[in-house]
Amino acid sequence: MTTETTETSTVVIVGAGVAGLTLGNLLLRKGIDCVILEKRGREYVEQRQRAGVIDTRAARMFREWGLEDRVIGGVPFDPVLNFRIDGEDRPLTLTPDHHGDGRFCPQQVLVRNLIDVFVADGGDLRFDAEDVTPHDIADEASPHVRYRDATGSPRTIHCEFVAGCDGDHGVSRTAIPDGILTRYSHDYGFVWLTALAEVPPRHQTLMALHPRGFAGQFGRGPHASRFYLQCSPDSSLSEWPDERIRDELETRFGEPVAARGRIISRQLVPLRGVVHSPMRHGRLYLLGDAAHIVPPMSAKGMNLALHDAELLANAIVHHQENDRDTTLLDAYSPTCLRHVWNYQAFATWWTELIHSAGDASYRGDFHHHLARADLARLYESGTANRLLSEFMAGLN
Ligand code: RFL
Repeated sequence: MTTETTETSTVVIVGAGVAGLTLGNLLLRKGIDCVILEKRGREYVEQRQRAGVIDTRAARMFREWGLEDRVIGGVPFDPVLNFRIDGEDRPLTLTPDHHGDGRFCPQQVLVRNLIDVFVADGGDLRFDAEDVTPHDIADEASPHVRYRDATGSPRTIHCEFVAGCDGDHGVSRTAIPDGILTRYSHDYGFVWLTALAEVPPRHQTLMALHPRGFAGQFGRGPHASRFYLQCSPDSSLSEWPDERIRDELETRFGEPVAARGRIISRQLVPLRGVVHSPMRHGRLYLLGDAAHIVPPMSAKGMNLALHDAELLANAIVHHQENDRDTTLLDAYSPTCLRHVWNYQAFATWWTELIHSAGDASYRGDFHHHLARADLARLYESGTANRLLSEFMAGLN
């Protein structure tokens, strides 16, 4: 018979993505014990390709916690958005002084570095954790998390706090009883076909606004690019063989994009905004994609996850160091949500502007002309440009 192992830790973190690993590293630096439980293997987590921009706010956060040199890779953010509008190059220079600290750093590089630092500093990170389930998370209860380890043995960890950092499809949010959370969502009405290809990027960002729809090329390190094509919501991957993707990219960019390199992976991503509120129930706190999704056009999903991680780390540290004062823990959800809604507003404006400015059929001719006016203002008005720059930098 397999006997169950029982342990204790101040915090159990479910999920080793950017939110969970950042929270773990911040807590470790303050001497607060935590265990990170990740359902996937280390190799899978370290290879998973996603976001690419660490904004100025997030980069400064890593610096303030003494982690900048050890976790941030990539290259400085280039404050020029390279647009191709109707086949013409129209670079848009963002207000440069906001972007000094931002980085173009593939998400998997950040994740790999966060894992290395956490493990090197003595952190407890357990991969291949199956059937992770939080229990007794209500305020008055004493929470614990059950799972089966890599050998299949059952384990229970008693804790003070559970941090749900397990993404949109994780188990943490579903541990919250029905009727507590409200889900707010917005479907943008199209999908992005995304293709990761062995194509060196010409610029960090290249975005085409074209009557057939948006196309984007974003650098993922020196040798790879992630391409995006706006498609109708009923598209299926089988309609998009590699050759069609390359042809469509060249049509929308109006030039050869050197997209003829090998396509490594393809995916259809529905563009949507989602917020679950509140971001806390009892001793369980939700972070990152477990609590909110923003469309990738905004490049904010990873940065919002980092923001949540810092707020919760500060709140737990404050609680442990100040006679169990819950002031910051109580403020966690409202403070995060204020920031999240601010960035949902930015993401909605920016996503609709970029897609309406190209494809007039997306929201109709009226919105197409509004979007063109908005876009022109970004080139002509310092005030409008500064506001966009502040959002891009995460400084709002
Ligand atoms: P993650 O990164 O999904 O990590 C969640 C972790 O939890 C694990 N997990 C579990 N562990 C234990 N038990 C369970 N039951 C579990 N279920 C899941 C998972 O294996 C995983 O390791 O969530 P986190 O940390 O909240 O971070 C969020 C970001 O990853 C996400 O917002 C961004 O990737 C979104 N995103 C982008 N964000 C940006 O800021 N800029 C971008 O340019 C950008 N591009 C993108 C993106 C997301 C994309 N996908 C996933 C659709 C491009 C793409 C294609």
